Amino acid sequence: MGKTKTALLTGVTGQDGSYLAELLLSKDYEVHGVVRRVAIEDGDVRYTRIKHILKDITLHSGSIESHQSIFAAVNIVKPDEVYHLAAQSFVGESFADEFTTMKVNSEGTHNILSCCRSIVPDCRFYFAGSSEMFGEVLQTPQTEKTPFNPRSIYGISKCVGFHLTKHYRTAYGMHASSGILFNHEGPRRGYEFVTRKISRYAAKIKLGLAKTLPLGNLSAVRDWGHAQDYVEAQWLMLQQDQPDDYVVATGVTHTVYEFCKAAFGLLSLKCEDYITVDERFKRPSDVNFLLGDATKARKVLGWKPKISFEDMVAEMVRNDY
Ligand code: G4F
Repeated sequence: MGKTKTALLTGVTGQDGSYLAELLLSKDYEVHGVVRRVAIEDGDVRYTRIKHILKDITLHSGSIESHQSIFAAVNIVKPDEVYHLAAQSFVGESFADEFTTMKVNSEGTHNILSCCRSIVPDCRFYFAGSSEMFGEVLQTPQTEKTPFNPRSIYGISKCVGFHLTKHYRTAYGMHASSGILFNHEGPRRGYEFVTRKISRYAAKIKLGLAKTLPLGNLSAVRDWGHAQDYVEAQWLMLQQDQPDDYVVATGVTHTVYEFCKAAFGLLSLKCEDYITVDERFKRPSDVNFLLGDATKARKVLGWKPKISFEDMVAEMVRNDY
């Protein structure tokens, strides 16, 4: 039997890309990914999240900063659905290197939208927006109607991508949607993000491989969900007759400190015995509070998160231990 649909993913080697590729394969999609040439050369390291599905997907060399390479990939694949997940996604890094963050996240999104419009104008397009766009929040909980007020170049670059996506939808009639995804985690999370840093250090400390856990802002509040649940919302957005924007969140908040308590507690450790506050991990302007209201996604997409905060922390700690 032939494949149902063809999907092209940017960021396929990342946390969300790997979960999404698995989901699409389970739905009998033909799955293609764009990966940077350095990743192809260094597959052992760069493909850790997708090595179990490498034989089932097709990878194309390209970089979202290069219009030419994205044009070539879209032209070969002629996808029915495009999931644009690739980005410089670490907010902390966006303070260290503003220009790369802005270029990759805004110009990269513009490149792929433009290529899709030229080659496959009827394709369905997903943009990975972010709750970082809300920044210093102007309304709680945050919905699709909450004004953006970003606090980092990362947040600003995601606002650019969001507005580009909306522009291609309204000006050119493309089926282009944005997910406004709140923080989403899991055992495939990169080590630099706070949740994975905590689960990894809890395991290291338990095993005698580290003595302390250096952190920045312990009182930051986040609405943390599981990435595996969130990629399902991404897919659902592209199955709708009409393109639109959706908040994807759990509606439950925890502080960074509470995450530490939960993770260390699972290994019978008290986090307060190990945390040290290190100024290097504080941001010049942090997002202190995020809480999403995903009522629209629940009603229109029929989506809801399945994995609880507690189960997610347990999975991450178990994996790192
Ligand atoms: O885990 P984080 O680095 O994630 P952040 O900045 O919220 O961004 C993540 O979620 C966004 C969605 O809202 C995505 F768009 C984005 O791509 C990324 O996935 O930091 C979470 C909080 C921050 O307030 C940070 O200041 O934890 C605080 N924190 C405290 N100590 C720390 C640390 N963050 C990191 N990464 N490392 C620390 O040592």
